[in-house]
Amino acid sequence: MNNQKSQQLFEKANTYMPGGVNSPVRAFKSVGNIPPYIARAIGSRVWDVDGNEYIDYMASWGPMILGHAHPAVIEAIQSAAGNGTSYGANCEAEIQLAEKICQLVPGIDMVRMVNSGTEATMSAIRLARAYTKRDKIIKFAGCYHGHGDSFLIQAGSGATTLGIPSSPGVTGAITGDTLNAEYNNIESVRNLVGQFPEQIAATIVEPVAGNMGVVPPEPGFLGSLRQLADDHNFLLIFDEVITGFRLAAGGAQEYYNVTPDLTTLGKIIGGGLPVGAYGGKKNIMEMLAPVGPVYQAGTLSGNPLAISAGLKTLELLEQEDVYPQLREKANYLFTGMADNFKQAEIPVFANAVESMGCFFFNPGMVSDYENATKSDTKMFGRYHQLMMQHGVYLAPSQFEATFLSLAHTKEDLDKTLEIHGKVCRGLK
Ligand code: HOZ
Repeated sequence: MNNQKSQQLFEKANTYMPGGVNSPVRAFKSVGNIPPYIARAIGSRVWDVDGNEYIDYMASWGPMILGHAHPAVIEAIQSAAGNGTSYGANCEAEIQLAEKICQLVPGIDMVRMVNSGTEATMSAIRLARAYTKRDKIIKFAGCYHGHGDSFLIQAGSGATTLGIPSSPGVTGAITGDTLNAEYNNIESVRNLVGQFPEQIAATIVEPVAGNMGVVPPEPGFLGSLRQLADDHNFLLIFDEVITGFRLAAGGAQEYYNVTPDLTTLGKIIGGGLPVGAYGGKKNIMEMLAPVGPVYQAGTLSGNPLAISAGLKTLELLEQEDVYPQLREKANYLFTGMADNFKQAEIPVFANAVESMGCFFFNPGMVSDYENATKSDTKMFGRYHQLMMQHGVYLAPSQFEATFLSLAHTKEDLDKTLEIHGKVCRGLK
């Protein structure tokens, strides 16, 4: 595989940007490879600057559920751009997007648009603290809620991938207010609630963990969290940055029928442009300035380009057969991949929910961070290199998800399975 141009670009990038990247996982460090520089992306495919073509299952880490450069989304962006790219003022499209989000997501009566998932989660806990007049939050080991200080404690995603789940630079005062529980272990939450009575402002959880690989909630786990929050007067926050509009139009809260007090969104709601949002019950959201005293603002929030891309994406996702189609594609791909592993006698543990899934190089069951991190990351690295060499683009970490999009065709899936079978045989 020729990657000469990517190599040259990466060398140059390292001169001007730390690690050559604007987000750590893009350096491909954990998979021991040179990151490809992407030249273009259309539908299910991306091409790098050396002309290599890949079937893409990273989907920009989740947003590209319609596939890349969907004509209707591009048209929406182009027509918005013709009217100016930023006003720092209100526009009608932001009301349409807000209305759609409120209609579709069960736990959202009102929403505030921001520019990233990180901004959404940071703002949501500020709001939860103000509302409950309490300081502590409970998060789950291996869950990732962006890079806000309060969340970089046993954090998943790039933090785990690079072996820095708790980052230097976060003060003791902040870590003291973040309590870590075990995902899928309600007793660990109960213990913390018992240890810190009337001090917990909120529990924040990814309803399907998607940043320690994919780890679904065990039956009853989310419902028990809801119950605990009600019993002890703290808020339940679902971080649906990945699962929002991915599992269903109403996100994981619709899928599992558990309604949180606050929800954070990102990725898909921006249709591939930088957007985040947080929303929830009206009485909580009306604590935000300018109605209430909780301050949060943004020059580019509600940016007309990003809003237009998001709105068009959600409109397309509202069509009836979208989620069944995604499910069918995902079942076909993940079942085929599991068969390949089995035939090659490579022990893996498979987790998937709808169109997001992951294979852990781990013979044991993975239902939490401890087990996820027992996976053989060296083997994952070799597997990843081979998949890339043969033209299949997976997220460069054992601790991320594989995403299907509506653009993946049966031919794409069959080609992927053929390559995957070959790679599995080569891995032994
Ligand atoms: N938000 C992504 C985690 N699933 C990672 C994107 C990044 O760290 O660049």
